[in-house]
Amino acid sequence: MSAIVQAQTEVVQDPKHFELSPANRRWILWFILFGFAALAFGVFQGFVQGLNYAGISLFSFLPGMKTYYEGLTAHGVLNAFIFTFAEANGWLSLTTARALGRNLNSRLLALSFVLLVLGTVFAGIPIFLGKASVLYTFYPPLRAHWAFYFGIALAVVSTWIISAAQLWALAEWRKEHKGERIPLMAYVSIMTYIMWDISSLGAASEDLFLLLPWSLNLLPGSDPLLSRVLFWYTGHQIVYYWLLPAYVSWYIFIPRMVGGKLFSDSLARIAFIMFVVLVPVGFHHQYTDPGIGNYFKIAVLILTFGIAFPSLLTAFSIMYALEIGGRANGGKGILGWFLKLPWSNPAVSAQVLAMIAFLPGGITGIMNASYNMNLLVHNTTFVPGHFHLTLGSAVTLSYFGIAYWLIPYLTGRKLALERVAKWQPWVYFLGILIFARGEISGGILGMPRRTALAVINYEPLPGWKLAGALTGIGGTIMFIGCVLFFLVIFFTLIQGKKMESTGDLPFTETYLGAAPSGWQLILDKLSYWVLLSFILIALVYGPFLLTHLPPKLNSPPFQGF
Ligand code: HAS
Repeated sequence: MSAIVQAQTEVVQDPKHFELSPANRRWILWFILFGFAALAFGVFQGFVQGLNYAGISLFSFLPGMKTYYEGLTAHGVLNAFIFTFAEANGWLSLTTARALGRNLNSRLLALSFVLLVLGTVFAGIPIFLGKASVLYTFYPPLRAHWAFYFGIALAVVSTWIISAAQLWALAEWRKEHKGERIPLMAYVSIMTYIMWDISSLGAASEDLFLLLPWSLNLLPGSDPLLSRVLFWYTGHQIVYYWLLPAYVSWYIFIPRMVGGKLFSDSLARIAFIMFVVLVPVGFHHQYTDPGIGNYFKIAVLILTFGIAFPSLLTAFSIMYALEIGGRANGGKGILGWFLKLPWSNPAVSAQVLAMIAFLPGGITGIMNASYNMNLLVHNTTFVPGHFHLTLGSAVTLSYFGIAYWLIPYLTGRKLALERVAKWQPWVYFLGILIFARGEISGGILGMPRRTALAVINYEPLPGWKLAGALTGIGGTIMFIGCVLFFLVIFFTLIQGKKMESTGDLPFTETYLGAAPSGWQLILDKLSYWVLLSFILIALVYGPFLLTHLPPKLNSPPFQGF
């Protein structure tokens, strides 16, 4: 171990002497706050959705919301797209800037922010007017108002601009640091966006070349199969665009916050490379779709188990970092270290609870990916059970935890309502456990997802009642957990005590740092991994596209307005 300890390094190239410019600070803060505002609107819709499963229909009482599907579309778009895009844009701009020791181009940050706000307005207005009740998957032949597709496109472009700002900063940094390893914190932040750049091409081209012109009557019809393929090409990888900003926090910040260290720089890089290379797995959302050969579904099944692997690497790395911290705090025995983590710090407790929720979240993902199990649970509440443990917990709870130190860092104000902040992650966590138990058990009994169960005109199966009640109770507790979070942030912004200095970001050290020579250097050759990713994409999607194209634009629209 002593040789390992000697090799410890910071995860940024120059650990000192960096000042975030006022413009960078302002735009990053706006991103973070805008994302939480979107979340606040979205979770309110989610609360009502949860009650629907308990047999309580409140849709007609909501201002501006007339139907179940309007509410579900608003919930999905605001929480899965706008909240996550805004947080990732702000958070990973900060980590990139700090790691490279240079501010990102603030004009690009401003442009990205404006496009995201405009995108939200363009997509949001038709949703709230009932002209885009197409859910967040916007499958044709369901047709929305053109403004919805335009708004989604703007939101995606805003993420590409952040990626451009990151790559620009990296290029400038490389000019001054020839032959040096990319600092780990920059590496993981930039790789997240590279993965997303490659992955977003599917849904972006669907949106821009098929759906937007179709909604403007410039195309004779839609091609549902091609659209679904393009959507899910992006639709699986978007989950890693949601998840990896949380991983950046788990790898780079949590070890330090619990008093530990990250074990290996290279292992972290390898995990992120796997997310970039294994992009083409979207067919696993289409196991039940006709028109896609079984050969490709099986190939993608194998790749999907492959892409679960970097999360297993992450589980190992982070659990080890937690153990180092817990033992340094006096924890003994096999699990005693776990109790010695700094649980009273909500920035830590929220994120460790997020990790614990991600254990069943990941396991249910692997169950989804298993072909025959998928035939049982597809289109049931098992799937939202899975994604509320992942997106709704691993990601959202992690952002809560990050906000508990990041908002004080960005505003220079101490966290307000500290006691509320200490309880908030536990309330949310309790809620998700009950909610997910309801959705998952109901799903196994065939309880359908995306269904206004409170008003169905057939008799539910016996097991659905308990499952639905648990979903409603858990969803209500989650909603209370969110309200507590928003209260803490609101009072921090208006009443938090001014701090003299905000200090530096709390990033970790690694035992096995970035090697200056040897095979690890290849990990920094970003273009190699991008090329490998495109080769794999061509192998998996090429045959489908070659046999299917040109698009079959013969499906008439179904337009509910
Ligand atoms: Fe998924 C459907 C497969 C991960 C989100 N997924 C969805 C949908 C969403 C979603 C939103 O194969 C629904 C889309 C829709 O509307 O139709 N998913 C997977 C697999 C993984 C996975 C294999 N999903 C995620 C993540 C998401 C997410 C992450 C959001 C952020 N998913 C599927 C499939 C479907 C699907 C099918 C289609 C279903 C259908 O039929 O429609 C894997 O990446 C999961 C790997 C994760 C792990 C867990 C590692 C654990 C860690 C925590 C460590 C804990 C520590 C603390 C350190 C293997 C890293 C512990 C300390 C202690 C002391 C215990």
